[in-house]
Formats: sequence, C-alpha cells, structure tokens
Amino acid sequence: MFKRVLVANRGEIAVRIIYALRELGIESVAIYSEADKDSLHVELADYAVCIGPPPPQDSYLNFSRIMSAAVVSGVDAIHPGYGFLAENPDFADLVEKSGFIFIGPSSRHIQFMGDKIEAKRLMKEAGVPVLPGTENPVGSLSEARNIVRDIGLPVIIKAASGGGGRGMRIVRNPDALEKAFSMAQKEAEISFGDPRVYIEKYIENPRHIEVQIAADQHGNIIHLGERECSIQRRHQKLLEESPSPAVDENLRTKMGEAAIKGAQAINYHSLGTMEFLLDEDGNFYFMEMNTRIQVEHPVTEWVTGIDLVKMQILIAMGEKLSHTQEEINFKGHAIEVRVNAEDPDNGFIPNPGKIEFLHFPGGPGVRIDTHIYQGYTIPPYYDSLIGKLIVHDEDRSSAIKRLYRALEETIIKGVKTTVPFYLKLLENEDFQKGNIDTHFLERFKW
Ligand code: MV4
Repeated sequence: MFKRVLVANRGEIAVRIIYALRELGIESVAIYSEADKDSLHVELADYAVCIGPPPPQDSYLNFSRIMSAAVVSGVDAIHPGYGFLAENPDFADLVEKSGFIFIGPSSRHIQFMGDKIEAKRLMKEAGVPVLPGTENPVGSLSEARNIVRDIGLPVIIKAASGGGGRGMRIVRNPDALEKAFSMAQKEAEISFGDPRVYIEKYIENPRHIEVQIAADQHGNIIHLGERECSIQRRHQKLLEESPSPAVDENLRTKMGEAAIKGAQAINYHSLGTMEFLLDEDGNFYFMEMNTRIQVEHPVTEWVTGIDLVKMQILIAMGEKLSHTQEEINFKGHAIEVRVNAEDPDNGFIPNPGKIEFLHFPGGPGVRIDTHIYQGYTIPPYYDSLIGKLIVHDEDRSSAIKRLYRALEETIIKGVKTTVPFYLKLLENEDFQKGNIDTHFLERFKW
C-alpha cells in the first residue's frame, strides 16, 4: 500500500490525481514551478515542493529536480499524469532504479510503444489488424518505390519516433514520393533525432477510435470500450465521446478483443489505450498505443462507472483488477470538450491571462475537471487547457443538448476561450448525425 505519492504534473490532471489519491487514503505531494505557486494543485495537495523556474526544461521535465523532490518528501511512488514525462522510458527507468514505483507500465513497454515501427510489428505478430506497409524502417528511395508498387497509392510516410501526427507526409502520386520521402526523413531527424520512417497505406477520411484497456500485474486484462476522437484540429483532440456513433456492440467486442490480445502478447500492465483508424467500410487498424492516463479518460469513467485513475494506482500497487470483463457494463453517452484559453477567431492562438470572473455549469450529468478559479492567472509557459467539461445522458442526442446547455451556462471573463466554438460545433447537422471523421474540422466553417 502506498502511503504517499508524488504527482509529477500540473494543471487539471494533477488535481484529478490528488482527488483519486485522497479517496484511496494516500497522501499527495505536489511539485510546482515558480509560475505555478498559486495553482490549485499546490493548494489541494498534502505537501508541495517548488522544483524550479517556469520553463518546463527546468521544472516539470527536469529529472534530477523531480527525483530530489521525491527523495526529500519520502514518497513511495510517482504519478506522471499525461504529457511531460509520462511516456519517457528513461524517466520511468530512473524512478524504478531509485527505489520508487512508477505509476504506469514498465520502462520497456513505454520504449516499445514509443517506437511506432516496433509497436506495429508487435501488434501484427499478436494478430491485431494493422495497415499494409513496411515492417522495417525504409532506408532508401528504391525501397520506398518497391513498397508503393506493392501496396499502391495513396500512402503515408510516418516517423518511427513520431506519433500524434507529427512528421507525417501523404503521397498521392508517384512523382511526389521522392520529395516526400526525403522531407519526411529530414523532419524526423530534426524533430525526434531519429531519421527512421515507415510507409503504410493511407486511409481516406478515417475515424480515430481508441480502446481503453486495463491490465494488472497478475495477467488479468479488460477493455472499457471505445472513445470517438475524430473531432481534432492539427492533431489536437477537441471533443471526445463514448460510445462512438460508428461502433455497435459487435464492433465494440471485436475492437476490445483485439486490444486485449495486443496487450496480452506483450505482457502489458497498467492502463493503456490502443488507437485505431476505422475506415468507411468498418475495418479497423492499429495505429499506436498510449501508455498513460489520457486527457479524455472521463468519458470512459462515466459510461463504465469506473474511476480510471484509482484503478491505475491500484494496479501499480500490485492489486488485482476490481472487475472482470463480464462486470463491465456500458451505460448512456458521455461527451467531453477541452476548454482552452485560446482565441478561436484568431487561429486558436493561446490567450493566457487573469480569470476576472468565473462560473462553471452544474446540475445533473455535468462534470468539470479544472485547476482554474476566479482570480487565477493562467501562465503563458504551458499548454492552454484550462478545463474539461464532461456531460452524460441517456443517449447521444440528449448528451449533446445537455452539453449545449452547460456551455451556455459557462462564464469565463478575462481570457478568450474555445467555448463559443463548441456551441457552433454542436449546432452542426453532420456532427449531430454523427457523420464525423478526422477531417471534419478542416471542412467545418467556424
Ligand atoms: C493515418 C491516417 C490515414 N492513414 N494513417 C494522425 C495522428 C496519428 N496518430 C496518425 N494519423 C493519421 N494516420 C493512415 N495509414 C490519417 C491520420 C490522420 C491525419 C493525417 C494527415 C492529416 C491530418 C490527419 C488528421 C487525423 C488523422
């Protein structure tokens, strides 16, 4: 049993983790940068340690400062949240070698899933559907040409160390391959210090659907259904929901079983998310696996009634899963929107500043995950997520109505936010019908 846990993050997720720790009777230790001294996670935690100046490199990404905080505060484990060091295998390794528990999978699993070529190879070997393409890095143009001859155009070139959409190139005609290939390699080298790229068949207008899994350290694995994450802008998810309007019970079972099979094959433990592309014919293909708690976890919590953060902590403590697959029941429909301090009228540029007035909505079926409060100043150094508004209702159309009502009730003065954007989105007929794909927002006239 953990007595005390260090929360190596900030913002809403740090607050969310502190809530889970408190319900488990575990003490929390917050870390914070000088820019976050007035932040809610510092106030709410049982203990707080300042770890350095505002730049992430000197604070939330700084191994030795975080480890020093862990040592002086006498914690048993470290929860990394999402972003920052959550999927850094060297950090997970250092945490474990220093005698603490990393609340997540093993460093080896993070490393394997961080290499998209390796992840795809492992999942294919496990029998999880993957897209046709190269199984090894493509080192030369002639290799690239061979692959295109085999699988046909269009193809997509991706960085082995990429993910989240960075450093990708779509090739639709043969003449474009040479330039796209060399650009992709150069970009991969510059962005990730790893020039390795791979090529696979490009799917037009797919949906991004991910499956939540939970695996304990005793070999038990369950899935907790899917999340529809197609509403994204420049590879940033803006709205997520569960269930997906495109997934019926039959497909849910098939995707869930595939996700479990993949996790089983690599002896995975902890929470995890398998990202799939769903094509227009209902075929799904493994893309990537995320080894962290995700921003959009609340929609799964609401349709399953399970506290995922607590589950993640209990798994790290070596507990057995609290539920079997048969005990997982899906109820109703949940939608989350990410409220960002950004100006949707000006290309969503960040708009940090002081919250002069704040009112969040309430009532049945409404949840707010946030670290902001009236009078709080959003610092400019970190991402612009200021809160998540999550609603739940019996079905999708009622959930949309409830979300609209809750957004109308939201008052945030002092900074521009994405709230007006979401009101407009919810009014869109295609969105209401569930006719969405990963290119929906490119077509959406805001
Ligand atoms: C794809 C794809 C189509 N076909 N892979 C984006 C995030 C990353 N996880 C993978 N992504 C995609 N991978 C194949 N084989 C479409 C996307 C994709 C996308 C690609 C280019 C421009 C915008 C996009 C938006 C969402 C998804």
